[in-house]
Amino acid sequence: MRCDRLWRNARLATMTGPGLGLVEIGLVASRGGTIVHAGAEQDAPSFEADETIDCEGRWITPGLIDCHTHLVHGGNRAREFEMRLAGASYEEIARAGGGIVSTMQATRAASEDELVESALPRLDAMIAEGVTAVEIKSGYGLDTDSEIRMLRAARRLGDERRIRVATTFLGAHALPPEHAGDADGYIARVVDEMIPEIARLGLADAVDAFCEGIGFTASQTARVFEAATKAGLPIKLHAEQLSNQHGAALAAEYGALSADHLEHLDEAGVAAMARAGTVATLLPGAFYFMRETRLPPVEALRTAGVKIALATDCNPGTSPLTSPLLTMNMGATMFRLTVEECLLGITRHAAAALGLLHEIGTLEAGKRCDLAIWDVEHPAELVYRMGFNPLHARIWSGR
Ligand code: DI6
Ligand code: FE
Repeated sequence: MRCDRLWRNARLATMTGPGLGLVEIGLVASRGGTIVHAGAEQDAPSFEADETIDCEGRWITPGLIDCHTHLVHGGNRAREFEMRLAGASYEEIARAGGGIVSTMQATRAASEDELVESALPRLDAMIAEGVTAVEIKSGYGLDTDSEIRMLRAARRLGDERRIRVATTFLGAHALPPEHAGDADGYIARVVDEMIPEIARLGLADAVDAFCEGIGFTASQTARVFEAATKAGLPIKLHAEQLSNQHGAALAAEYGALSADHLEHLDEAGVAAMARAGTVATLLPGAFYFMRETRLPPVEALRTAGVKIALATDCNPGTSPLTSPLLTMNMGATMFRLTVEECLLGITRHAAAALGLLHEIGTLEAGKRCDLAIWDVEHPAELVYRMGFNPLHARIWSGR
């Protein structure tokens, strides 16, 4: 069989199950950017490759997937971090005009080029750790033009670097000052103006909202979901981060790809997610940075068979984190996830959280050839270390 490239003498974590799908002496073959074979060398057909790479026993995993980020934004909030260290709460800062609204101002003031420029170093940090697909949300523009500019910048990042970018429209992230006291009026603009226009332009792959005491109510969130559904876009939700608004159950009712955060998720929410096949995306960076104490109900999610994804939530306010490796370590240490859950959470289940499992997330024939090749003795090392990057090579679309 002919192929472009052959990675041989590798150990594989295919993520196809059972567990991590470990293969001791494995190979991956690609043709035209697609995997044509991944598995044990002894079961493989004989290949004639344009290029053969001896992996010298290194481990290959699917390229990592960061399925929840706010990578594109103006400015940063290091000063607010200082204020929080001095005792102010996130809610206090938000109500005093800081928080998401201060990032909104910096984002509105930035051109599309500036948004791309400022996001690239963050994206490069992820790429350096083997990320081959990243979700990027809007939600710091909060008016039609600025939201569109953010989404265009996000799409451009996918041209600037060899990485798959999935974009999510998060217009219902916070109330912009021009709509103060009129959340329903702002949601009307999101629903009547922004979603149809953004869908028409093809700028979003999904729609998200922030269902929270300091965000939007469940009924406002439902209006956003209706509009997204009408526009043919899948939905996701920031749910149960700071309080229980029953957002995850609502999202599940609408067939959401994922509900994210979930520290305050209750049993009914878990059951609704299990029924709908909605992925639980846990964000340990935000939990850590906000010094949360209430853990997401990991055991209940496990028991119910809800798939768990892990992501950085990279954002300037609650999770200025660009390391998927540290995210896995935090998932294990703070959320008590197993090594297997962490690795599946940042590959296979992250792909499912983006609705892209048919294309990426595992090493299988027919999927894109996105690989991370690691200088480790065992995949557990990828979760175990803190602040150390053992990436040997990253392959995107077969190169
Ligand atoms: N939840 C979060 O953790 C981020 N957005 C959200 O809805 C925080 C965004 C920020 O503070 O800038
Ligand atoms: Fe977020």
